[in-house]
Amino acid sequence: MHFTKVHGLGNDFILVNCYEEKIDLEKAPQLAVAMCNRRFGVGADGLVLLLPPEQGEQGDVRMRIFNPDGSEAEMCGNAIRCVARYMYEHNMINKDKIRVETLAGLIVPELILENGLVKSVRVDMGEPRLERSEIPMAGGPGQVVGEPLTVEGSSYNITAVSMGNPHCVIFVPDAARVSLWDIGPRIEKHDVFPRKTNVEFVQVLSRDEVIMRVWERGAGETMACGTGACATAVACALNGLTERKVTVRLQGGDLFIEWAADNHVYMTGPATEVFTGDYPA
Ligand code: ZDP
Repeated sequence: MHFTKVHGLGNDFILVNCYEEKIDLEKAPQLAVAMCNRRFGVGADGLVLLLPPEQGEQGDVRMRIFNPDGSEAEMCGNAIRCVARYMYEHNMINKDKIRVETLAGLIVPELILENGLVKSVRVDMGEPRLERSEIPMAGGPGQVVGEPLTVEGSSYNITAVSMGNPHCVIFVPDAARVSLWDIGPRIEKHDVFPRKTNVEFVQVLSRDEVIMRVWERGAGETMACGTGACATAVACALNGLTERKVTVRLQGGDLFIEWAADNHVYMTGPATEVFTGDYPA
C-alpha cells in the first residue's frame, strides 16, 4: 500500500489516497495502530484516509482520521491543511478552496498560493460548539467556562470547547512546567468526558499571543494540534484573556487563529509533504 508522510508543524500523519489504494475500512483502526507505531511501523500521530465524497453530500472529498490507539476522530486541523496541499499538488483538484467532508461536517481549507506554489493554508473550521452536551461533557445545560474540575484531589479550572472534537483548555502561569504526561491522560479519560477529550495547557503571553502544550486524545503529547489551537483561541476570548485574533505558539511552530464576527474560527498555517513509501498491508 502506497502512502505519503505529511505533517503540520510536526504533527505528523500517514496519508493514504484511497482513490488509488484499496483499503478494507473495517480494518482501518488496527491499520492505524500498526502503521502509527514509531518503532514497529511507519510512525505518526495519525492515519488519514482520502476518500471519494459521500453520495448527495456537497464535498469535493472525504477525510477520515484515526488516532494511533485506533480511535477515530471527528476532525483534525493539521491534517486537513495537508490534505488540501496534497490534492492540489497531486492534481486531484485545480481550485484553491476545497470542500472536505469530515465527521464534524463540511470543512473548507483555502490554499494561499504564491507563484502557483502552496505557501500556507487558511481553513474555515466552522463554529465552535460550547454547550456542555455538544462537547460532550456530563452535567447540566450551559457552557463550561472557567469551571472547576477535580482530578484525583486536585482542582483545575477548565473551559470546554468542541471543534467537532472535544477540547478541555486549562490556563497555567508556565506551560513548560506542566507535568503533561502525568495529568494529560487523567483528564483525557476523566469520566466527565464520555468520548474522552484532548487537553490543552495554555500560558497567556499578551492580548494576542499564547503558548499551548497539548495532550491529544488517542495520541498523547504532540508538537501541534490545529483543532486544539482553535479551541484555545475561543477559550481565551471567552475568559477575556485575549482578543479574538491570536497567535498560538506550539512546540512545532505557530498557528494564527481568528474567531471572526461570523462566529466561524479561521486557522492559518503550513502543511508539508515529507516522503512517500510502501507498506506491506
Ligand atoms: O480529537 C482527537 O482525537 C485528536 N487526537 C485528533 C487529531 C487532532 C489533530 N491533532 C488536529 O490537528 O486537530 C490532528
